[in-house]
Amino acid sequence: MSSASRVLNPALRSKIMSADEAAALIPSGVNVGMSGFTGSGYPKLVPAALARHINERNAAGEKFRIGVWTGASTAPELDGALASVDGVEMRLPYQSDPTCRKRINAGEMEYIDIHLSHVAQFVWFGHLGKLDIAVVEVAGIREDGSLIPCSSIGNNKTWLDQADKIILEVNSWQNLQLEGMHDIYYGTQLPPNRLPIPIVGPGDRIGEAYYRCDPSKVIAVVETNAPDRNTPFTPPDADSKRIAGHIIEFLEHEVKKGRLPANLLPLQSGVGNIANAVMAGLADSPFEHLTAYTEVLQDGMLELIKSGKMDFASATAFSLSPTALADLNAHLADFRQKILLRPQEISNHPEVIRRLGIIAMNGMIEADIYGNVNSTHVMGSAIMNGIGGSGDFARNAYLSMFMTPSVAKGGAISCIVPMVSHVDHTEHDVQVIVTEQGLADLRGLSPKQRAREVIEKCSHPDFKPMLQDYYERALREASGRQTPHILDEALSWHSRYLKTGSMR
Ligand code: 0RQ
Repeated sequence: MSSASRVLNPALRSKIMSADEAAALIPSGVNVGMSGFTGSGYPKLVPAALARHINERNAAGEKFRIGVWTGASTAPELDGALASVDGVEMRLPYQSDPTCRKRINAGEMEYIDIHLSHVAQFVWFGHLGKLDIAVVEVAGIREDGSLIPCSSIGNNKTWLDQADKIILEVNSWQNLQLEGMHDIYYGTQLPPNRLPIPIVGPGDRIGEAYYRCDPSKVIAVVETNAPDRNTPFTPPDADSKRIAGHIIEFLEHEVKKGRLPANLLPLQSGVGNIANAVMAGLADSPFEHLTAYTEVLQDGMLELIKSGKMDFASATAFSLSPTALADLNAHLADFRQKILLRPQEISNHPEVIRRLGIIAMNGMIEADIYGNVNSTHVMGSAIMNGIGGSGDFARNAYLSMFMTPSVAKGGAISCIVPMVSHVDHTEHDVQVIVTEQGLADLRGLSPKQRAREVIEKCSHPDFKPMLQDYYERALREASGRQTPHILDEALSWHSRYLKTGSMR
């Protein structure tokens, strides 16, 4: 099928132009809402053309910069291209691009790290200012002007509704069989007129298969045929496998205790190697008829669906390796019965997460002995990626777990510390901490009981005596005995690392 045939609406067909022509319609100083979530469904050509345009204008002495809002992380063609020409004034929400990260940490780009479920409603509330232009990738434009979504939904519905002007990238690389896999909910009202979100199971359909789009707002249509990022998947390492093993054992224990049903509750699984290892572990587990209500659908989850272990998964985006993508494409007709993609305000909606009773499993940078978790900042000041959806799930889940190897940087850093250098998830939202050393179940424990459990179960043997020593001295010397700390020492592990290259 030629790419031109995917623009079936005559009025929009008349707006087809080159990426350079479309990019030239984006002026300096505007806020642009781009599609894209964990490396899928992002515009491929317009951001790169815009980056070239910005580079020329800046070379001519202008200070051309825009605000870039997305669903979550994108790819080098978007975040990388715009960051490398210093074209981004403000970026939000989650990102994971190395160039972007460098600019943010050098103080050259402003970055707001927002819960993924908050982004769309903050735009509707007007909290983030005006959204000027939407640049959204779609799989096709239908005769009636409605849009066929592609491999991610993210905030696209809100961008299309809220932006003054719209640029569409119609990507013929995207599999048209994705049509029907999407559920775009148009029922969200503003307070005080909000109604319940009518989802009682991961597979519930509450919306429409297509985006509505006001054709009079569309200023350009650009045709592409370029692939999503689809980075190859590295098989789980030994630590990830051990972490996965602890989690599976814990879930089996919870089923035995009658605190979880035999097929568990809907799973949410974060990004990265450990999350994938947990999914691989579930494949070999006794659990059947699993479900997922999550943001990102990675290789491991696709495998669970394919093998018949998982009955249904609701997400907002795919993030697949080339091999898994080939698998998805080869069996899309089957997968379409078992997978649904929703807007991220719904995939991450606190009300739905609380109602369904999600088992949330997310990665972290570090945890402290009392169970506070840092998911985002290295040594308290430098951003890694962002909070993403981890806070939406952690706060509202039935079970909220955070996982990490017990040490980082070849053992120079302990990921269990006296006090976290930045807090994303407080002790009140964190129920289970897992490292390759073991699993600390913090439910029903007081801070002092939590500290003993975290140190005993999760810390690396090289750091355990240091943590025990800190805790025992804090217990004697602190001004209070509820959450004992030695304030002058609590962050000394981090400052020692910054000064000497090691926390030891
Ligand atoms: O750095 O690449 O320079 O070596 O952090 O660490 O071990 O590769 O872990 O890829 O699973 O990422 C928290 C970042 C973990 C991720 C985080 C260094 C380490 C390495 C990455 P290098 P790993 P992962 C749904 C859920 C927040 C968002 C979220 C994340 C790098 O899970 O972004 O959960 N989570 N979203 O060396 C200093 C420490 C460290 C450390 C690790 N204690 N101190 N550096 N590192 N621990 C998905 C979405 O919302 C989209």
